[in-house]
Amino acid sequence: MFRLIIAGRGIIAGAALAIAAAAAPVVSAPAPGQTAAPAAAVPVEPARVLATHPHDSSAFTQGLFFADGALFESTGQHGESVVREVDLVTGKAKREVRLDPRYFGEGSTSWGDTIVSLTWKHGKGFRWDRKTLRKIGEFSYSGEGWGLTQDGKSLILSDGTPELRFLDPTSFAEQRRITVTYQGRPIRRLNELEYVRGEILANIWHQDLIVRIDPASGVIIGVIDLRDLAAAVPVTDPEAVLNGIAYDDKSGKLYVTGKNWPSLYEIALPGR
Ligand SMILES: [Ca+2]
Repeated sequence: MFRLIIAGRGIIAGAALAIAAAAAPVVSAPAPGQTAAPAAAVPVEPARVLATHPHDSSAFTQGLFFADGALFESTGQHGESVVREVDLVTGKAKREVRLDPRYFGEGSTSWGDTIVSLTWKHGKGFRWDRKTLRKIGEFSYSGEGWGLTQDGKSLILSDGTPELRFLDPTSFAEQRRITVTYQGRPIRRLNELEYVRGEILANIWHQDLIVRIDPASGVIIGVIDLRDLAAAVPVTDPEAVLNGIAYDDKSGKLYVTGKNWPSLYEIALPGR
């Protein structure tokens, strides 16, 4: 069994919702003779690793994405936060820019020829030229900044609550928001995000799970179970958790990593 943390409850133990183990996934397809799947059915599948690449184990990963086939990463910690282009083969930075030490870097994504990145508690985001990594703008938002992705129309921001905000990519004005729910109950601590083929993937902070979210309704429509993968990662820091999802639409490949993980993994697309 594993547990998804439910919003609005004080402690993990009291807030846990057990759902089916990955070894026995709940299948959403109706059984023979049934006309509809049970309302509670959410498919769960274990992450299947297809390839392993090096990752900078000093990187406190907060954002991970591809743009035009190139891998980018943003990292956190005061004085150590950077936005960088990463060589997938070596794991080394090709180019990087360091944030002012007052800022704790968070999620990032591409928009056109720019990179948009967040900070944790400063309510300030940055826009960077993707080629030069020169800062070309700043913007403000309310609340915290955790993860960021985009769906071609909007930036999508997580902030530790069950809400995902859709922002205008130019003005950063909020367009709409969704509440992410599992079987009708809000799920918080959604962290790094990735928009993949019509779904929002989100890893949950301090859980070795990625949830698949319907962008229209916020309903969790599937779970990728990374517990076995995460358990095999040679890290000892309790904060070195799964945090990083990137989809390369040029290659059709999906990658995950974590804070200070020494590897970045290509995993199978969900449902494949
Ligand atoms: Ca991402």
